[in-house]
Amino acid sequence: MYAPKDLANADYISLNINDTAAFARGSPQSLWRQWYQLSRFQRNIIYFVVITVCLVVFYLVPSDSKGSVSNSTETSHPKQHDAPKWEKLIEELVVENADQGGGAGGGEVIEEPEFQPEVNQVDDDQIGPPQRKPIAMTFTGPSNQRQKAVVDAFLHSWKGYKRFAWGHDNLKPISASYQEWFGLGLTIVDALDTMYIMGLNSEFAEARAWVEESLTFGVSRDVNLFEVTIRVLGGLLSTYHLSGDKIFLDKAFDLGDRLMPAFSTKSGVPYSDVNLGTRTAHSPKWGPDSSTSEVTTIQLEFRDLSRVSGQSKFEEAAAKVSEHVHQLKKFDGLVPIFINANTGAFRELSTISFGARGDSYYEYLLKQWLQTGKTIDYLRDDYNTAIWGTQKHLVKYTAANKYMFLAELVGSNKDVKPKMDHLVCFLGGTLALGAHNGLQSDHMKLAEELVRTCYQTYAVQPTFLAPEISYFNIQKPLEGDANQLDMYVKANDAHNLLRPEFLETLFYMWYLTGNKTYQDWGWEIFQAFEKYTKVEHGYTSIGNVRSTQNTRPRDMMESFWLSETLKYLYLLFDDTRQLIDLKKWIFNSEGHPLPIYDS
Ligand code: DMJ
Repeated sequence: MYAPKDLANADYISLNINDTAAFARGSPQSLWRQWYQLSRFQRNIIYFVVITVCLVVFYLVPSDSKGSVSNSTETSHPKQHDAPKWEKLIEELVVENADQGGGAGGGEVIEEPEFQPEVNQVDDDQIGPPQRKPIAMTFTGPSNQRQKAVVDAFLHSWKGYKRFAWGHDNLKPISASYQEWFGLGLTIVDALDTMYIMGLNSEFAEARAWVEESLTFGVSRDVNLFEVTIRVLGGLLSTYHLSGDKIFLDKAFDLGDRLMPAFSTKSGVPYSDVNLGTRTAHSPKWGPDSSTSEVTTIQLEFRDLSRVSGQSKFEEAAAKVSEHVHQLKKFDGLVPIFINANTGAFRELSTISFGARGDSYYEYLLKQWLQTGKTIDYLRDDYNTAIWGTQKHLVKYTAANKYMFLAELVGSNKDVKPKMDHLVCFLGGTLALGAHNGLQSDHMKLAEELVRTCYQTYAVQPTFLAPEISYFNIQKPLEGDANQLDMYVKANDAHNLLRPEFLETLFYMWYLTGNKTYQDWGWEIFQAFEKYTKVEHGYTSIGNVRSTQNTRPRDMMESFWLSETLKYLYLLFDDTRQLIDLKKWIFNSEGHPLPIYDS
């Protein structure tokens, strides 16, 4: 790793070993004489060796005694991170001595370490050994026909991805090619824990090998902090916890460290874009603001990274964002969808929505509270206030059949826009999870109403697939119009991207209530995916859910199809409702389960 490339030509190691041996055997006078016969450079080398030995002893001994807890495996991670620290010191000394001796340039003889996160060189960041040692979980594969069908769908998707897009971000299953977004093999990393939970051992093994050999983060390329955090960091951490395999933690650690520059803003609210190679960050190209949901949907992952690595800086930086947003003025707990990273202020007149750019702010309030063993009260309080604000301002009903939906508030007057993104359908599951954990029981009632509406957004379409956005009729029907529709879809909103949100909610509803209707609804939707989105080399987004004859396939299989949609379907058809224990695990926004801590 740090060895000189060409030992024979490097001046600074040309010490004659025989001279050194004689030197060691002589009287004190002859020792001094021989010492002064040595060239200055040779004496420098001896100084260097002695200093190095002292430094190694000095640095290693205290570190061992510091980390001496009873379970030796728990200390293994901090030890691994200590190594680069003293190796770096040696490296500096070698370069220094080589320069003094006028020999080969340091740049020629020192090889770059493969993995040397800057964070490892910071002492005061250490919070101690990891708080949780993962024990590999065992999953035995599908246990009924519905689960088997979901696993078959996974394998069909995986086969196409492997053949035409291996190592790239997303499969384009119709053109049999791929799409690159961040160049991080998104589909592989996002799918790791799904494969693990489905018991797909050989597929998991090949994905693991790719992660070990090919997943690197050093390329100079901008990535989106939120997307990479929930998909890649979340996927790696989750797989580490499920499998106990440290390769995933090592990769997560490297990635987390490279994402940290995003937090280098005046307010602490992160920039949206980070360059993993150059470790620089900036606002999005389209404007000065970050999305509120994006900056508040990284905390589960960064906290977990701190807990498993023993390095506090990840959790501190991300928690600071939540604390900052906590003290901003809100509209009965509801937040505008844009926030400025430099000023730390909301863009006041931006829309309020539980859909795009707002959604997971609310999700992570509850989930952070649960992740930390219900110990951080302001998160629970902000969540409760937001749901209260939702009931007060956003909950609306269609005129005809009283379907409840969450509207958006737009403009300075906060006008009601009767529009709901499919993304909002995640909220049913979140509300049910909160109510199940002791929050108000009327949250469960709200969840049930939202589930009923979200189901309709699928059921009213001839494809039985929901559109990206639905609009709702809240005006009283004109006299004589007995057939007024509850919801309608605009042509530009009629696409379906294989999104998971409603299936995610059905999974929570099934796990928390045991009502089989939720399983049956999920099965209907799964069959619609089979019928209208399955193609020869995978599954594709479609452009039009309003026609069975003209679905307009879009040639894109998003990575969340494997990380979330199929995972939640698989768990929805888990008759035991125990494959993943919701008392011990919290799912991040991309469907990656992370452990719940005591505090
Ligand atoms: C996923 O990447 C995550 O669920 C995210 O929170 C929202 N969008 C997609 C799925 O629709």
